[in-house]
Amino acid sequence: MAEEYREIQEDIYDWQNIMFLYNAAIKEVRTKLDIMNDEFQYIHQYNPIEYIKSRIKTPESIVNKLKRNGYESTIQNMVEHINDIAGIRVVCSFTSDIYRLAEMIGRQREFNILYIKDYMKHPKESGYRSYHMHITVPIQTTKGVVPTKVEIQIRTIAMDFWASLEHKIYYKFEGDAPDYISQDLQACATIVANLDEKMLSLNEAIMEAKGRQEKQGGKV
Ligand code: 0O2
Repeated sequence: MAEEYREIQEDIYDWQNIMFLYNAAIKEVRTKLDIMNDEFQYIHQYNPIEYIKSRIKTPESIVNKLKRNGYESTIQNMVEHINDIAGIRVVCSFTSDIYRLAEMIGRQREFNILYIKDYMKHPKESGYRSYHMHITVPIQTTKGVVPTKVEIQIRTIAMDFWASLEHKIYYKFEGDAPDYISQDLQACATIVANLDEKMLSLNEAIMEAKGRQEKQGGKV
């Protein structure tokens, strides 16, 4: 390993430096997503992203996750084993937008895709649905380039509504909610999935009717 790289590696394990890297990574990814959205709007006259949220995981949440996964609370463990310290949530209108956006993100040359978790195709037992992309983005520092991990969660407004409220409710029970609460939350997740499906088919029907109208120059 080159001396210069070793120096960067040593610096990585410095808290402030790490937070600088994760913050920079969030900025980089958000900018790319904004540009993607603008390009999409320009080409297709359609905006797939409703809104974007981002956050840096709190130290408390980092320590809890390390403990949960059987690691000691060290900065090195945090960098190596926690992949969602920098998190970006992309909220879009329809389920079809999710895969469209994932494909666009996958095509970004600067992004290195580490792994994907498709909770759309395989929802979690809780009912959670979302599409997660774990990537690294190169951050240029004065000492060199540091590939920095970011988790991108892509979901619809309905999925985001469910996940935000479920997170709040479950949090109150510290992950140990009574069975009937978990079952009710799963039932709500099914309602949300049906709603997403209905909204998608309504949108497709409207687009089709609009296309026919434009061809005929008449009314829908
Ligand atoms: P917070 O408060 O959002 O930070 P990995 O990240 O792949 O190394 P992990 O964490 O086991 O391993 O992956 P998983 O299960 O995909 O969870 C990652 C994140 O997805 C979670 O982060 C949540 O943000 C979200 N998530 C996963 N499952 C659920 C769920 O059942 N309900 C809700 N509301 N969100 C979920 P954190 O660290 O758990 O929490």
